[in-house]
Amino acid sequence: MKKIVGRLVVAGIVAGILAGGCYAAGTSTKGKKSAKGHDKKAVAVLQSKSDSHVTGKAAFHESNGKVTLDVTLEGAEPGQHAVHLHEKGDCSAPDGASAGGHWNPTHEDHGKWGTAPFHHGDIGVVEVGADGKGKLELTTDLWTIGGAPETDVIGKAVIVHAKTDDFTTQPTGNAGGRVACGVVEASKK
Ligand SMILES: [Cu+2]
Repeated sequence: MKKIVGRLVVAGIVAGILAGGCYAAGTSTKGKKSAKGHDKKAVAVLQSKSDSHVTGKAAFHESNGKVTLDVTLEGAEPGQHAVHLHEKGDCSAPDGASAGGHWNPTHEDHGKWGTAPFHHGDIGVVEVGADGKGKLELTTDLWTIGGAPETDVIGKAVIVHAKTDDFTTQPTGNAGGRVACGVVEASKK
């Protein structure tokens, strides 16, 4: 009787290991898939405004609770250009005025990104070279793609300005006209 019980226990352990092995393999595959599924993307295609030749792209990627923005410009005047998120996703006006003021969900003063106070749309300044091209990258946990309204970049407008940002003039940074505009839209996977 004891021997039989012993065999049953051994058989049970072997079966458990086999089943456990299969289960573990199944979960780890599933885990990888769902981690990828949580990454979100959005993009704003920048169109010329105010008779400029500026075009470009602003690509947003959310991963692990942070959003990374990559802005690339071409056809711009060499020098510094302020880039902001403005509150209305409307680039219809020839001068970009339809995009409204800076996106400022926390009702703070305009300033320099990362040094309070600043608007959550106060992205920064792109340095454009002699070839008319420029780049900027920013990673933040203040934004989401499709999250809570006060953090969501979807439906905002990316505006590129003719001039740099002085980070002090209220509420605009005295950045001059709007030379490019693009509405932030969710990207399909
Ligand atoms: Cu602006």
